[in-house]
Amino acid sequence: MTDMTILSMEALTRRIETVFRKGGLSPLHAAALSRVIAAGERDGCKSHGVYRVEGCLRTIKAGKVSPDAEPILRDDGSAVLRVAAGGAFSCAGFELGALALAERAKKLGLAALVINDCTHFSALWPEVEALAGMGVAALAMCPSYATVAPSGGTAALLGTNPLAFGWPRQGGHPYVFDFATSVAARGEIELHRRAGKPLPEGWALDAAGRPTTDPAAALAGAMLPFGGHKGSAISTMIELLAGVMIGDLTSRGALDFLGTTTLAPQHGELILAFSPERFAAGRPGDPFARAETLFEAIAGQGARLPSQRRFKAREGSLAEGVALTAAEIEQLDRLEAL
Ligand code: NDP
Ligand code: PYC
Repeated sequence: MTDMTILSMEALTRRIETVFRKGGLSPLHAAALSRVIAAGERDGCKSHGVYRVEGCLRTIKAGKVSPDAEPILRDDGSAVLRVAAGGAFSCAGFELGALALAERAKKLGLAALVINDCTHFSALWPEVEALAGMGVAALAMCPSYATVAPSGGTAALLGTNPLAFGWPRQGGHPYVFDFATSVAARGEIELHRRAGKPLPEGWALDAAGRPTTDPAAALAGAMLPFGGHKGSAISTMIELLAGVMIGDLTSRGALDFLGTTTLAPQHGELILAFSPERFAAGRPGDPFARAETLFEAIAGQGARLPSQRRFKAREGSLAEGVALTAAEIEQLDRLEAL
């Protein structure tokens, strides 16, 4: 930790927000993005932390994201709420629709929030965690851009297509998982490249469709889905539900629109929310108490719950501040001075 600089969450968020304001984002979007990126650093999720700032700025500069479109919430009173993001980043759109989604799920048992035409670079756990904090279980998913070969295939077609789930727990952190349906998130491949480290076997193919452990060759070729044909099918489901079904771009379409993987992709997102009380009504047992029994049984075997590492990292960051490397501080200094 010798060459690390410690910043408070407030200071880190403010610095990122300043960079985005200077980069041309409206106050609404600069604030929403800086909250999500600072939260990634706070929780030790480096692949969607400060490292993402430059990619967002490049996307703004390339004119591939609206810096100031105000998201619009369309609510016809049904179970399907829609946010029209107008080509802006997704984060403010989610913040606009989240409470309405949770309330609709509590009323109907089940509700969905569709975000259309959003530029998406962020992790999904902040969203399902926020919804779990509002008392609903939530499932979030989105395509990405075509960088993953289907299991048994040779070339990029699917996205890294993240899937996240949150379950509310009284008096504690929710149960949350959030992962790419590729073996690893694309950000992890890029971090390996920057660190000059080879990839583990089984992560990627080169441009000729051959297995590779070279991160640069992997970035030029295709990543692989996790769990072979199973991850490939889940990723395809995400293309269908959060692309085709919501009338938005698939990962293939997002890459064609963008023409590069060096900018953040534009597509849609689907977030489902469930009221456990409504689903369990009239059935024996309290769903939250039954969930605790399951979590205790998992922990009782010595296994850890997903997000446990993240919540521990958060505790440390909130107590002692967020630790940034010299390179990360240099990056923020440079971007602030532009
Ligand atoms: P990881 O493999 O790092 O982690 C996946 C999940 O598994 C986390 O919830 C993690 O919890 C949990 N986990 C890890 N190890 C264990 C373990 N031993 N026991 C129990 N749980 C465990 O995620 P990925 O690299 O696949 O994805 C990283 C991020 O990238 C995600 O947040 C995702 O949303 C984002 N992403 C975004 C995309 C986009 O288009 N916007 C595309 C692809 C990915 P913990 O954090 O506590 O370790
Ligand atoms: O990490 O794979 C990724 C990713 C793609 C878009 C945003 N994150």
